[in-house]
Amino acid sequence: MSKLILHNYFRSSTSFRVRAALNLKCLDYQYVAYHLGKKQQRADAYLRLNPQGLVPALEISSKKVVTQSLAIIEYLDEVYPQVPLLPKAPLERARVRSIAMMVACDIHPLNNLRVLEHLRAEHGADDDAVASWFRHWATETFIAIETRLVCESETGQYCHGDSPSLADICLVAQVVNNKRFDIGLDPYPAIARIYDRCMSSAAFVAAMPANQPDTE
Ligand SMILES: N[C@@H](CCC(=O)N[C@@H](CS)C(=O)NCC(=O)O)C(=O)O
Repeated sequence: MSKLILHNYFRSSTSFRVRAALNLKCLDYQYVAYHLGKKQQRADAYLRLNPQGLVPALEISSKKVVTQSLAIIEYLDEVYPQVPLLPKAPLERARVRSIAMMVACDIHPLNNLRVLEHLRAEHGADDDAVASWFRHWATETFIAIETRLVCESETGQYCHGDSPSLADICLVAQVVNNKRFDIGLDPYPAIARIYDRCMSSAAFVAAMPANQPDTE
């Protein structure tokens, strides 16, 4: 099998998700960086891989590319079932996906780079307005995630039970992203506990933005 190639960017939280999944499964991969600030994700060569012009994309052979971080992680989980990132039982899988999607569908799409740039370019938002927008959407959903983690009996050392899952991957990536807008974890003790637990794992640490070949 040819080597996996991850097209990504050190600061991208969706790229972080895939790096964490690859690391948890101990999969070797080639790191190809695209500087989002320099719009390298909009270059023709990359648009041929992913017409959406977003990272990450995982190249699994010279012809096949998987895009969208959740689809990539579910693909990896099916092909490389060691260290499963989703439980087996349908109801448990649904809970893990549900927490993951609270981040992936209800926070990240409102706060990603192109949305923040659009707010600045088309709606006159300054730095304070952009930060306020980011904090609003991140905080609203973090409050709900914290409530779920505290109230639901399935929560364990991680979001679901005692092993890391897709939910932890998405949550930790968002915690790291939030720090760029000074959103700390003091109001979220359950999220803080799970974040610390994940950070005791070399797989998560190796996925951190600070530890990538293109880190600035
Ligand atoms: N739903 C996509 C979102 C991908 C995405 O928005 N990636 C961001 C980086 S975190 C990006 O490439 N932004 C470039 C841009 O906005 O131009 C996924 O989960 O992969």
